[in-house]
Amino acid sequence: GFDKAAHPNCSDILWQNLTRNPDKPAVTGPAGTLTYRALIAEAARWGNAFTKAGLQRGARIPFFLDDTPAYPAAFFGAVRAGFVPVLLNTQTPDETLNYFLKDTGARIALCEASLAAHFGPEVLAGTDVARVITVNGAAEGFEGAEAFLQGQPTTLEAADTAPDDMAFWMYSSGSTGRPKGIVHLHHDMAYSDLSFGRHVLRLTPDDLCFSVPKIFFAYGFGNAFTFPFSVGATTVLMPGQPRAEAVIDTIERFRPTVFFGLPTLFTAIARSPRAEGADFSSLRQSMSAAEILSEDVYKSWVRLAGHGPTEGLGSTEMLHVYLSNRLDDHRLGAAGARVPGYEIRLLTPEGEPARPGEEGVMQVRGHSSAPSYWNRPDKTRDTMRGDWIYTGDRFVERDGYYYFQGRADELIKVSGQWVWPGEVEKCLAEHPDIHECAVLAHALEDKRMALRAFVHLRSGARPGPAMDDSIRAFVKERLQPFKYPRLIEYCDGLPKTGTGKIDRQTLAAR
Ligand code: 3SK
Repeated sequence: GFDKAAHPNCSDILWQNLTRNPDKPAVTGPAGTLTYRALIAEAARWGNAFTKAGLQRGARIPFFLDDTPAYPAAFFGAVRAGFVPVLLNTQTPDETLNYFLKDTGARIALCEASLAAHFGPEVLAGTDVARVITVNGAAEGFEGAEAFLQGQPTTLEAADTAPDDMAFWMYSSGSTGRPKGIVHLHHDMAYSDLSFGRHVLRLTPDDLCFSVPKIFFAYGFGNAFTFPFSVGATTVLMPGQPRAEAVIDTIERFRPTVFFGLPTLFTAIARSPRAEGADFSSLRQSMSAAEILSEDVYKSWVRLAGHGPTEGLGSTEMLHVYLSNRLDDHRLGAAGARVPGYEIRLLTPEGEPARPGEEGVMQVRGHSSAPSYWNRPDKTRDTMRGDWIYTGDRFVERDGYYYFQGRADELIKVSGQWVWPGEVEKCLAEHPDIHECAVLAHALEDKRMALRAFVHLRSGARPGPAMDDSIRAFVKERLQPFKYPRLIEYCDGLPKTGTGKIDRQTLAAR
């Protein structure tokens, strides 16, 4: 049983280390190292400074920050003092940033100094933001963190928040429609640690975690904050672009034991000339999430690191991973098995429980789920169904492992029959000349639907009518013939979302 009442303020995850292991490094990396004692003192200064600035309990504070020690300091200080950090993707376009600032109703925002140019008059127009504090440096016309924190005490009692009080938000990446503010509560972090952290990751205080996905993603947030701080381990924070070479340098220099990536990152590392001969010997486990990992990429990581990435699946609504493989029990192609602490059900379109092997749309239940989207009762109703979260993902279950079949809303009717584009993508990915592909619906002039494939060829392969024929024949030989892509477009790389998934919205707009 989960003792929710024991988690009235999520900053305790960090603060418990003040008595447990104050002199141990809490964070390290290219931007600096802080012991737990130093990080907690810094966090206290942030919490005190927000209070002094006159913010009311529950006030939202947008964080437009990169991964450096200042991030956990400001985050844990804010939540401890009863404020609500809103973790924003630093690649957010300015127009969306303006929407976020309005939606949060924030009066103070934090911004990485090097990104201050984003907070110009157009982004601030129509918002209540009166102060933008730059972190990790100064920017002309902005107030710096040093001045903001000047003279603040290095101790801070937790505000009298309750386990079900709002603690922090993240925004959905918004593959369709306006992004939604996903509200998380004070007890949610503890729950994801007690489920995924304790049952799958099994960190010890000697571990060093390195999450390449940034803190502003729920996946990175758990990897970099929740799990290491819950056990008194250390987190490696790497600011800047997550290029394969920089990631390898960071692994060699800081020697993490647990590594968190995404399939696109594992692919980029495997392809980097820098990977051959690189020292990955510090790693005892690697995690991959968000997308299905191909066998090729799995094997190349085994060759480089001595183990394959452990695949899991989570969501921002659930805060972290609820389906996962294990280091010692990995089913390639499966998103994973149920993580203890979460309940999973698959429902058929008729709302009946799917039988084993039958496809159904997944719903998940567990105490880390977001209760609502901010100010979006319609979207809240669609997704938060009682205490179940509707994922919109179609799965089949075999032997307790769940296999992704596509999105519930992604089916396309071609020649009167349903096609799931993911099945065609999977088939195309096996074509010897195809490096990466995406398949979308295309409305023909007569309103019938056809499949349109976007294809990035391997180097040396030539686009053209002969390749079109080869690709279509390949599909027709392996799948029902009506599933062939009628339109084929060749491109040098497919656009990606912030989480590294193929950006279907951008492709669809082409
Ligand atoms: O995409 C995922 O699999 C994921 C995992 C953990 C937390 C959040 C997300 C979106």
